[in-house]
Amino acid sequence: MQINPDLFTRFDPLGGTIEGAPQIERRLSDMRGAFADEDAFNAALAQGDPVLYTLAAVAPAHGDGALHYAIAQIAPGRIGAEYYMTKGHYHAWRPAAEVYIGLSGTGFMLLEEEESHESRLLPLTPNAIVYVPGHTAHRTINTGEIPLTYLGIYPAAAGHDYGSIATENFRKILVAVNGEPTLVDR
Ligand code: S6P
Ligand code: ZN
Repeated sequence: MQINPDLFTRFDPLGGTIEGAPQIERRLSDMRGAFADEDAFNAALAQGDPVLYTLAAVAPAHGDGALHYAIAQIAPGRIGAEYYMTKGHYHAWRPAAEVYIGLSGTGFMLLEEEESHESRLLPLTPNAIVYVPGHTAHRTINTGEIPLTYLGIYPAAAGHDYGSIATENFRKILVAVNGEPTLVDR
């Protein structure tokens, strides 16, 4: 029987890969402006341009009601006191929500509601499920010593709005204070 990769695939929760899905890389140089400590960012970039996270997305169809999903994997590390993290985005179609499921590693999701700017920090670990409502910027952060891997499922129509984060970053940052992840104002 022929298996349609749009209907069935397998993933590796430690490797962060999905069979049949191309993997894209986000490097430190892709993250300019994301981290609060610009001097630490430039110093790190002078040492090299590591992959901060990878993303493997499955986008079977784009019609009404269709879903897309992706597995991302964030390396462990910090820029200054701030943990490695994703760029973060709103969905271009603002009402689109998303479900995140932790697969391996230890981290958090930082949410920021667009109108109220209310921030929420939610743990993302194996067996954790985080619901990201619409109209909410979301960023994932690895606070552990090993890669953080998770699955996100979202409406095909969601799209990504990175521009709003690039012009106006999240109001909170997650930094190590005495080795503990601590949410502080940017
Ligand atoms: C997509 C979903 C995730 C992110 C992934 C990488 O809606 O939220 O798959 O794409 O966490 O983050 P970012 O901010 O670089 O897309
Ligand atoms: Zn999203």
